[in-house]
Amino acid sequence: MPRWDQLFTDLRVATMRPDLPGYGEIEDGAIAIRDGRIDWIGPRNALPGDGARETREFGGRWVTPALIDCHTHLVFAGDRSAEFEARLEGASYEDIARAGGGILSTVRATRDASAETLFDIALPRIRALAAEGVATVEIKSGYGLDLDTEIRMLEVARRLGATAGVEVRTTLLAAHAVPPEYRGRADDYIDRICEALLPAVAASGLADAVDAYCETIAFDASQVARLFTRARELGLPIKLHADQLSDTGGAALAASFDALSADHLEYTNTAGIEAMAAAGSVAVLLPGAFLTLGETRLPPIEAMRQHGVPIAVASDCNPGTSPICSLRTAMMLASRQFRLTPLECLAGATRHAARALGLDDRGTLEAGKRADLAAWDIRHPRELSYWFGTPQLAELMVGGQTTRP
Ligand code: DI6
Ligand code: FE
Repeated sequence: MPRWDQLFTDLRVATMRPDLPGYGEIEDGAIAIRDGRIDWIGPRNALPGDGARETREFGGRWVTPALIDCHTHLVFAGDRSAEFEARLEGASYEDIARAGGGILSTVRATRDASAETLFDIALPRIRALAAEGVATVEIKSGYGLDLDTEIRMLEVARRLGATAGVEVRTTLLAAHAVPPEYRGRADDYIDRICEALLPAVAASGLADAVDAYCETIAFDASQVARLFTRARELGLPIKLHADQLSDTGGAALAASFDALSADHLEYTNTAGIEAMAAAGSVAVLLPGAFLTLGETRLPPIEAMRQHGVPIAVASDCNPGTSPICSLRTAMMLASRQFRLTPLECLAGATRHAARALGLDDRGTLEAGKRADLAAWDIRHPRELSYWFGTPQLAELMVGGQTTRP
C-alpha cells in the first residue's frame, strides 16, 4: 500500500510559513498528501522514497496556500447603485444611513427575498471568488435584523459553500444596524439580540462567530460590550467592524474581548493597536470600502507593523461600501492604497486571514495542514498583488481535491 494518496512534483512553492524568510519558497518542490492533508512537503531531492497512488507533475508552476477571504457580506438582495450615484452627487454615507437608506435599504430587499432567491443571487459571487483561488470564505448575516431572516442568510451562506466547493465560515452580524421596528431604541434591540436572537442562533450551530458594527451611525461601545459579553457566555468568538469612519475605541474594545479580529481600523489610535497586539487580534484591512467611500484617512499600518499585529486583507464584498467580489482586487488595492508589500498582501490573504477566522489548519503549506492549494500561471508570487482583473489561477484544490477549473 503506498503511503500517500497523491504526490505532486516539479512545482515551486510559496509555503508562506512564518518561520521562513520571504514567501517561504521551495524552488523544486514536492508535496505529498494523505487524507486531504499535507503529509510531507519539501525539496524534491529530499523526498522520502515512499510512493503515492497518484503522481502529478506541475511543470514548474507556482503553488501557494489557497486564498482566504475573511470578511464578506456576499448574501444580500437588491443593490445600492442609486445610493452610489447620490454619493457622487454629494450625499455622505452617514446622511443616507440616517435617512433610513444605506444598510436598511438592503435589509428591506433581503427580508423580502426567499432563501432560493438569495441563494441564486449570491452563487455567482462566491463562484467569482473561487475562480480567483479562494477556498475559504467568511460570510456575515446582518441584512435581516430579525431572527427568521438572519437564520435564512446563514443557512444560504452554508449552502453556497457546499455548492461552490469552498468552505464557508459564517458570522452573525445582527448588530449591523438598528432595524426600523426598533428605530430610536437601539438598547432595546441589543436586549432582543442578547435574549433571543443570539441564543437561538448559537443553538442552531449556524454561526462560527459574532460581529457588530461599532460606529456613530450604528452601535456604541457599551452596546457592543453587552452583546459581546453574551456571545462569550455562549462560547462564540468575536469580530468587530471597528473605527471605520470615526475613532470609537473599537479596536481596544474588540481586544478586551480577545477578538479574533478587528476590521477596517482607519481611525484606530495607537492604544487600540497596542491592545490588539496584547490580545493577539488580527487587523483586517478592507481597501475596497476605503476606495468606494473615497476615504483619505489611512489605517495605522506602521503601528501595526511595529507592534507585530498580524494584518489580513479581505474584499468586504457588500452592496453599500464595497461592491467588489474579488479578493485579488483587494490585495492589489491594499498594496496601492495602504502600501502593503506584495508579501504582506499574500500573507494577509492566507496565513493571517486564517487566523482572523480562528482556523489553524490552513493558510500555510506545511505538514499537517489541509491540502488547500492554488496553482498559478505566474513567474513570481508578488504578481498576485500586481495584476488586476487578470485570470491567473491554473487550479484550486480543497483538501487535495481539485475544485477549479
Ligand atoms: N462593512 C459593513 O458592514 C458596513 N461597512 C462595511 O465596510 C456597511 C455595509 C453596507 O453599507 O451595506
Ligand atoms: Fe464589512
